[in-house]
Amino acid sequence: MTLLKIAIQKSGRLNEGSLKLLKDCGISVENGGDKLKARANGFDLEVIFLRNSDIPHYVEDGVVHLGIVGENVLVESESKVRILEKLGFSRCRLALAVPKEVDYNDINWLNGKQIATSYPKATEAFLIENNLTASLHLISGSVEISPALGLADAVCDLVSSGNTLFSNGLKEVAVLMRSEAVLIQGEINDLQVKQLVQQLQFRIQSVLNARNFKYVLLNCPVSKIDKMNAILPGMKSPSIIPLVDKNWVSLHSVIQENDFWNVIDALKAEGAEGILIVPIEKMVY
Ligand code: PRT
Repeated sequence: MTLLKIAIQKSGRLNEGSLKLLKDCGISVENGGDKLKARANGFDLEVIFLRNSDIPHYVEDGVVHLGIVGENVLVESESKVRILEKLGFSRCRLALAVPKEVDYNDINWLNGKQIATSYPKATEAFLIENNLTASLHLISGSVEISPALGLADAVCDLVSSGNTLFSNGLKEVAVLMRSEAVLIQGEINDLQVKQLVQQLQFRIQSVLNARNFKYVLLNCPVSKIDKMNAILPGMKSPSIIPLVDKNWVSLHSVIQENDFWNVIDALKAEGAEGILIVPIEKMVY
């Protein structure tokens, strides 16, 4: 039997989100102990547990067909892999930061300075693109303490909440790239494997679509249906369900997560009542 092989991070920031995504796709994986690989339930899939930074090479070399990695590692690994989907978790940015007391006006401040980083490829690309000359100090961890130790003038590191920079007396001055977990694929020639990739991608897309939308139910006077319809984005147009009270109806629709509060405020202002918001489990187009 043909098995699709996917690499996910063994432990770290991407592990939980990757397993959760597979679980939402109806695929369960035992992730115990020091296991290198596990046969999944619910799909013809083998999961290989690797380091995030190693995954692009395994995918490129064809040892595994797919991988879930932080987008930023693709820049550093320079692997020839294709991004199939952006997965919307483990979001962060690669940013330049300087000690907060520095009088920093623009990126030209970096000329002739020392920058500590674990991400030399992305940092170098930024310097070249902006015609800057600075020297890189390659550090594999705890980059943020290097200015305080006198090792560097600035750092280039991943940031999510910004707490690490703040607690080390640094301020963010430029964003080089934004990153999130991505599904990657290498060269695949086997037709059966290609078919499995398509099936898995279809499940992932249904899960991601559902995560981006909420199901909304509300009551409104019949006279307000057109107004509500104009506010509700929906997939096509809202469903209208009659109520016992002939002057009122119930409207059902979907709202995009990033639009959510504006739409709810507008509906309330137009007289919507009994608004219920329900999470969607899967959304198939
Ligand atoms: O060892 P392995 O190769 O498996 O993992 P890794 O060294 O890549 O480490 P891991 O698990 O820390 O990160 C995996 C991926 O998560 C990264 O490649 C990013 O794509 C993503 N990610 C998301 C982050 C962060 N957020 C993040 N905040 N990776 C690292 N950080 C670190 C950052 O380096 C800094 O030290 O967290 C600190 C800053 O966090 P805040 O919240 O204080 O800003």
